[in-house]
Amino acid sequence: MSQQLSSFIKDWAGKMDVELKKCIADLQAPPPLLEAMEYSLLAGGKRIRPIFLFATLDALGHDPLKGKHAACALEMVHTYSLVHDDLPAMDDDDYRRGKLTNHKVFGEAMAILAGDALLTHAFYLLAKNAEGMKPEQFVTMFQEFSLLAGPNGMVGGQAADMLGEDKKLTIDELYYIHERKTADLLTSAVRMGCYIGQASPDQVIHLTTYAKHIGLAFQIQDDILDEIGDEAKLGKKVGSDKDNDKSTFVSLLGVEGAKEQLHQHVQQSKEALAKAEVLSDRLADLADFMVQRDY
Ligand code: GRG
Repeated sequence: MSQQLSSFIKDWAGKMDVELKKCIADLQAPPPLLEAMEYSLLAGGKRIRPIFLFATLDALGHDPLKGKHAACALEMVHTYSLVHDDLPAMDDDDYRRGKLTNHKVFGEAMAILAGDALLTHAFYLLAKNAEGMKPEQFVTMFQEFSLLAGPNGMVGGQAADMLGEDKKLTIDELYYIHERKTADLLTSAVRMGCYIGQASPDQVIHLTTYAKHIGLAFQIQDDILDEIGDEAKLGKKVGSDKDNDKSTFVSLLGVEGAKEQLHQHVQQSKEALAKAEVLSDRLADLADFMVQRDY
């Protein structure tokens, strides 16, 4: 990874911790709920969705900080999805980001409520801070984010994933799941950056295509890392897909086949990016990071 990209990721991931802390600092709620929310929100994580939003703003010539509230909303929705995904009724995981999962520390009921609270507060935050946008643009951004995070997007993808658990899926079915479960929230991050950074309609089209391929590349690398990654770097158990006989890009295509698909999506993301004619290399570097990342 280039030194420049690695400092961009490190700086902005650090700034996210500060911003996320501020976002929940004034909440009036029972302390155990606040603790459970903060525990998962500030447990680390790559902050990759905010980083794509910030990089999009940078690429459009804007100060990335303009997107700080939208970035917090994205990270809150992402964190709620992880807290709920780890519950016994779903993946039943004990560790996430190298720490005990939320329900292991606070109990199932509080973990469910912490997830609910992060989800609802994300939309409050977004609505309260319109980032100096024109009202109609803000409404479009808000609608899209709700759509991509909800039944048409991430939640629908998670439901399709659960329903496919005991079946050997086809590659098309796998793509259906991951376009929703993983790619939609990343796409939302880039499109939020487009709206806040006043991208032209053509740029929105090309950056959306870029983001969809990035989302798929991200998931394929996730599947590869579950097979050949390092538990200490990932902060979670590896091999769980195989243990659970789960259909993944690796189980359907093998590690080499999955790597080939990963490279294809990165290539396609870069082709779309070239058409967007943006001002910095940040998004192209992030596309390469999809292949290089080992955490
Ligand atoms: C429960 C509604 C609901 C949705 C859950 C995100 C998710 C959907 C499930 C988690 C399991 C998984 C492998 C999802 C695919 C997306 C993905 C790779 C999530 C992990 O995101 P990272 O790697 O996590 O960005 P960190 O911890 O770095 O933030």
